[in-house]
Amino acid sequence: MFYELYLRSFCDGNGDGIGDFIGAERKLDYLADLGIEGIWLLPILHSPSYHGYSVIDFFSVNPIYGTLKDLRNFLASAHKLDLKVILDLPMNHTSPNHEWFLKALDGEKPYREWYLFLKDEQWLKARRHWDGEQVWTNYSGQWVYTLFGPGSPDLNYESSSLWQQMKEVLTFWLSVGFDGFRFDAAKHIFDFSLEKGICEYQHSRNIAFWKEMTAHCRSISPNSIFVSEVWDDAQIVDLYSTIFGIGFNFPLAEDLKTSVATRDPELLVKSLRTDLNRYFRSKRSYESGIFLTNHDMSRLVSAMDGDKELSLLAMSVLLSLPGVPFFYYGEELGMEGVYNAYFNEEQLEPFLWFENGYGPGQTEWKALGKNHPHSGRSLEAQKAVDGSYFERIRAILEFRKNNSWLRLATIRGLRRRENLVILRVVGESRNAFIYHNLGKKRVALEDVSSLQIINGSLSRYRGKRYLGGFSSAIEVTK
Ligand code: ACG
Repeated sequence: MFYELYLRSFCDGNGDGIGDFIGAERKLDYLADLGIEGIWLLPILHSPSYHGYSVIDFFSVNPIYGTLKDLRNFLASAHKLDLKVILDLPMNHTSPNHEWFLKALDGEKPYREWYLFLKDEQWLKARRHWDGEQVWTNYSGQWVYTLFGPGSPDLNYESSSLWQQMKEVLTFWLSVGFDGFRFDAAKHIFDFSLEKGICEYQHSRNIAFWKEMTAHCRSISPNSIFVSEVWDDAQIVDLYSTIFGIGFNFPLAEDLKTSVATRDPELLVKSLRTDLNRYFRSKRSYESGIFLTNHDMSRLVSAMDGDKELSLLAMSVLLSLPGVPFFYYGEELGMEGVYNAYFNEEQLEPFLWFENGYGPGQTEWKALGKNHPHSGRSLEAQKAVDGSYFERIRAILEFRKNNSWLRLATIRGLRRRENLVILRVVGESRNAFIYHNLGKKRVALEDVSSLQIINGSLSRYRGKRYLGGFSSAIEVTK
């Protein structure tokens, strides 16, 4: 299970209110205790932006997070705890302050060809694939392709020298000690048609690019871990994920949240059946990166309209499925935050270690709007309350930790009885039936033997076993 860590909001090691490597190193035990086996580190390269996805220098860390030595210490300590760490690497674009871009604007070679400058006025009519946004930005009279906006001019991989440059970037970060990469915006390397002057994904060219980049990494460290960020329909996710080995399962994340939020067992069965045929069968060409939320989405409790029972149920369903789970920082506290494409900071708020919002390591780089002090949401407060949301999430994470066989298991059976969804999961070492009750009322479980609660309640009445409302349980049969 990977923990998606936004360093700026996690733990402050030098008292400047901003999370950093030293602070995160101090919290590695906390993560290991949660049952985390890997960390997905959101971008930490030198960048002017709070999110870090617009890089100024691909060979240096953002000084607000500390030094390269601090990072090496963080990685070394993580490895001592057997924690893998993958780096989020935005290779599709840079910051407009990047030296490469400034030289490109001056027409200097090879940098000029490393960005896509307007060659035909007609191209200005092009609009972004998914929301029709403008994609060209005028920088002091020169139009440049910027899919993600003026703060991130796109790199132009038509240039083969740029491929070479990026291989050196990958080599550098592997040499620093990372175990692999989360490759950002993987379907956008070639996403503008020079012939038609429109935004058009060129999946086969992207695949060829990533084949070469991942082969390069594997030539340096054969066990590198790669995760592709391809936010698209299942067929397209498939296309890329085979190259990387792990592909984020965006369709499942959306369907799972919708079916639990609407308490619709039929939708859950339908989406799991789709995934069953795709990801959860024996011969799979890659592993499904299963998750519920990430930094581009509203947090779980917000997606469930504040309903903590439904949030816990959604997490129980997720962590009982085959695949590689990814868990977004702060979800263990039930932090809230609604995603907004133009003001997307709510879901990036500081992790609330202390109830009054202050204390050693507490980050303060931005106000705690949604997750304010004295809201009872802090780790400090929840640790003091039996049955708190944190304690219950920790129990579900513990369940997954003790059932790591699920990662490579297959779903061999899927059925529904009213609000009850029943999965039959078969693994190398174990088989099990897993029960999820999407209804408020308890349901009777027929002919069950040894049952273990995952979340919620189990009861017995007149010799019958009952699974409580919004509860989940497992019956290991082998
Ligand atoms: C990555 C990072 C994100 C980052 C960037 C840029 C890229 O996670 O934090 O932004 O470095 C698109 C891209 C993704 C991108 C997201 C934010 N994420 O493909 O790579 O935007 C549709 C489109 C998707 C699109 C998505 C966005 O198909 O391509 O993602 O909408 O909402 C169903 C459909 C699926 C559809 C969804 C949603 O699932 O199957 O196709 O996806 O519904 O409608 C960072 C910052 C930003 C900043 C930027 C410069 O986070 O704030 O602006 O950098």
